[in-house]
Amino acid sequence: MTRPILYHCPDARSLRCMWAVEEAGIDVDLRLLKFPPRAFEPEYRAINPLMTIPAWVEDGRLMTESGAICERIAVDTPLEVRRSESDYWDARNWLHRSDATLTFPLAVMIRYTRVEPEERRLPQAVDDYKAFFGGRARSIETALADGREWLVAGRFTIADIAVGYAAFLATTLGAEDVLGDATRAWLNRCMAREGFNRARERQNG
Ligand SMILES: N[C@@H](CCC(=O)N[C@@H](CS)C(=O)NCC(=O)O)C(=O)O
Repeated sequence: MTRPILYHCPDARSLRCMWAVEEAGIDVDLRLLKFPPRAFEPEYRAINPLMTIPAWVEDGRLMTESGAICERIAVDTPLEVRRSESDYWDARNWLHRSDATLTFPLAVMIRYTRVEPEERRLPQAVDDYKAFFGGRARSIETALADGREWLVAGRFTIADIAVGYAAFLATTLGAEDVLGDATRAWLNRCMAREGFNRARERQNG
């Protein structure tokens, strides 16, 4: 069987997949691209017509959603929250929330701080979406308020990777101050994991 191929840009959403791969011990063929691929990697369109990162190619199938790819990687590992577990639906809800609700406002911040040329940058949009993210990130603080170590299932799972990436990304955008104390402590636990650190080392080539 051929190894799955993972297309990745440093610290982009594909870090979720890199991190999950390292935690799960899966062997992948890693292809590092320059960000954003639509500007620097024209031949990538033949792989992923969306021109987004990540892309995962396995057995001739293309997957482009970081949450779905994480689910694939987690199968039959402790990262997976199985249907038979009581937190199954909570885990799935976190997985979807991680990108659709939590990463979306951060993507607006990235665009107007890093991607657009100077003359198109919008400090007001950055401030507004930082506050917007802060409101949404309170859901993490609420979940952790009972002193739990990880988000669901009493162990580190794919939910911590997916949501942990969003919280990590917030810290790279100067939005750490809108995270609550329990959220910051949980993020530190996430970022102290060998899997997270191996993924970040590997992305640097
Ligand atoms: N919902 C997708 C979003 C993928 C996405 O938008 N990725 C960003 C990088 S973090 C990207 O490729 N942006 C570059 C572009 O759209 O040109 C996921 O979770 O993987």
